[in-house]
Amino acid sequence: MTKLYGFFRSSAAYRVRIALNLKNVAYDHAFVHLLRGEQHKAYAKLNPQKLVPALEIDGALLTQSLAILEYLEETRPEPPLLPGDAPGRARVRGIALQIACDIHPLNPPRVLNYLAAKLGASEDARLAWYCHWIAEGLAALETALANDAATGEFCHGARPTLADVCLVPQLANARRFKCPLDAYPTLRRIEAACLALSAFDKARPENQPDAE
Ligand SMILES: N[C@@H](CCC(=O)N[C@@H](CS)C(=O)NCC(=O)O)C(=O)O
Repeated sequence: MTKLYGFFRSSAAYRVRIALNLKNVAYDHAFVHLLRGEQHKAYAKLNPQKLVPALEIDGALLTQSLAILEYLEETRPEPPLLPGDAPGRARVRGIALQIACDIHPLNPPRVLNYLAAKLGASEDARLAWYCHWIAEGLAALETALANDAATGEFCHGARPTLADVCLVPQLANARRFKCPLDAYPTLRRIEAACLALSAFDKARPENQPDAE
């Protein structure tokens, strides 16, 4: 059986939930409560990086959400989450990496906790940090997507791709921290198109069994 180690609020786990749903892969949940520090306990033996998600699948334990997404794409190619052409694949991966490597790593719990515990940052200062990096990253993405004919109903054309799989969780995260999103109409339009699909809707944090 396929088992996803995740946490309802984790945007990296949210990516994997969406992809599993889009590809119709049934899975069990194993919950790792990040705010109670469960990533530092038994789970650390499975993933020494102490990060979710991890996915048990086909007898392997995989970590890193983008590697997991690529694994699912290789082993379960239908429906495809990457375009058929090399420039299209590079564009989609570029959007996904912009989110997963340049926006998301600045704001997970371990970073915000370090700012508070080691650098004495107040809650307001942490929020300012969070929204600053979100705004910088999303503004660049909005400009890129709004001005590219390859953008369609979704980030790339008329079907969801790995770019959408990364975009929707990042926007959910930004909303949770109350970062203003008015300046990103293209991103919000794509998000609405994604969330109209049951694969995305079922994967939302509030629809998870461990949601609080
Ligand atoms: N690059 C990793 C990032 C994973 C990651 O940062 N996960 C966060 C939740 S979204 C986490 O487990 N954080 C635990 C912590 O910050 O202590 C991936 O894409 O899987």
